[in-house]
Amino acid sequence: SSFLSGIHKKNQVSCADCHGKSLTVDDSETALNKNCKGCHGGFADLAAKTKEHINPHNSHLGETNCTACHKGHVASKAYCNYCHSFAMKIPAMGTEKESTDKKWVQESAPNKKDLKSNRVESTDVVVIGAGGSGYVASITAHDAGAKVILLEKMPITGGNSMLAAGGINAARTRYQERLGMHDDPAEMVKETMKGGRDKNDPELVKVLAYKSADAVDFLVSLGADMTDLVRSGGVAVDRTHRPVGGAAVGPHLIKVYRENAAKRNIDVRVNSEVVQILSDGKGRVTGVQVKGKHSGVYTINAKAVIDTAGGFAANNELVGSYKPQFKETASSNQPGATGEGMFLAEKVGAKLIDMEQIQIHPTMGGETKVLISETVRGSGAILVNHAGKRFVNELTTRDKASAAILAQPEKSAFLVLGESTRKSNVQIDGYIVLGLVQQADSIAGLAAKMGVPADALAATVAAYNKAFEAKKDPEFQRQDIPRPVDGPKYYAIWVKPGRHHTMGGVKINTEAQVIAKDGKPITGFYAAGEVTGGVHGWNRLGGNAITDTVVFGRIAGSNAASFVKEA
Ligand code: MEZ
Repeated sequence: SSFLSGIHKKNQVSCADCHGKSLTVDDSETALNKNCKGCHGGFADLAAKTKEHINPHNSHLGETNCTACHKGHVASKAYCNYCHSFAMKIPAMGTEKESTDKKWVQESAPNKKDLKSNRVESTDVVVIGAGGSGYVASITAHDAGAKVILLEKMPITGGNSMLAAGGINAARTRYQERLGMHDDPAEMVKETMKGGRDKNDPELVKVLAYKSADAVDFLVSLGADMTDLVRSGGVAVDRTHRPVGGAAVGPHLIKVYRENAAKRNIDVRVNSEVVQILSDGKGRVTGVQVKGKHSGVYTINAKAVIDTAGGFAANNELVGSYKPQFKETASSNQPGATGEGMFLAEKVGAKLIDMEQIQIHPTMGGETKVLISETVRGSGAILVNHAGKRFVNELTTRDKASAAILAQPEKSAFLVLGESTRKSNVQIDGYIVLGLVQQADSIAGLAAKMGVPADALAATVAAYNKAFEAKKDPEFQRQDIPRPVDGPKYYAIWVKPGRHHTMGGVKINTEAQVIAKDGKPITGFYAAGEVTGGVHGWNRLGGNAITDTVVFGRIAGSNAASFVKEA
């Protein structure tokens, strides 16, 4: 056949060479992937051999299963192309249409005999969704003595956290103090509430803020680097912590989480979709039913369940049902962010809140699904319209910045920045690699490339640089101007707003317990991260999502483990 299995056969590779003697495959395809790497080398070896512009073995997704892209018995497909449109040739690839089909559906293994199996397993804690919150909850529950199974429906772990570009907001951390900066969790509460238009649950916000510095310490204890600081929109201090050089926080954290889970032998299963949360009918959650890619539907009985299945900004239909005007806008989310975790919880009695609150991020790269991080503005970039003029305070909250862009006749704008800003934020080099950045040696040259009037852009940049010198922005009251738009090279990125975060979801209390429609906690049921509602109100501040995943992931993991001990 023209599939990888056929190519292998032609090259004298036997079925057992890939599948092992038993010819069975677990849902995570563990042995299969080990065998791929045994013959072809690990990602580092493969990346070193790649001469192409885009290197899929050295990407923000990190070291994942080979089988996420390279399929044995069906057409291979570049996982990256669920979000990107790279012209990537991989062996036995499907047609261009198949390979860039943006809708993710769980693939079933060929020759599956039996969709429903009698398999029943037992554990202390099941965690649904291996994004940031899922990993944090699993690691915390494990370290508190619980036996944990972490389930992920996608072929790779990481969830939306994997794509997080910005950082983690935390107030009064040792990194802020080291730089002589004074921050206060009370200010974080105030700004988070104001950003969320006061629709947040104030008790959840207090927990978020007052436990945020601990969250950073926890990440550092796992081996993460959170030493760099930057300003996010709607915040009066540099509170967003990220790795040195301004590297994207998500890929770094997911690498750290994967390593920590592996070190602890936590049972992490990909290709494992939870199709039902089980309950005893008397208000207590008792486990889950899972559809494994190879094993079919099976049951895991658990003393506690933690729902960390994420939001739904990648789900066109669902977004459209709440906000028809956002239905066809681009989404910055990974393709698995489709919201099932909320409705699975609702079926066992959970209350869903704020479902129609969908965040539009101001700066997605032109027609792509690539998010241009808010930290680019925080590092010094300005927003300029097609007339070459600034039109909004770049560090306002996202809802306001997005609305200002959408009020422009072209419904798009440009980020304009200078050399010192580029150097301060390594992510900009990544946007250059992706072909999203226009560059010129002069403002007039840049204006020509952007198609905006050169004199207007020159006047805009001159006024902004004057504001930088004066540390005061009379035009738009931007509260922080860390760098001018300086040469020798100048840069512009065409941006449009796109769907980024769903603020609504499962109602929780400050103990991360899932709350039922009658206002009482559901026994044995916890949730954390984007699957929940209430923390961010009607508009999330940049940098608060990672705080949410770590703070409430830890609370959920710790409380689930304590509950298991008592149960
Ligand atoms: O928290 C976020 O969503 C964030 C900081 C995104 C970004 O623009 O980088």
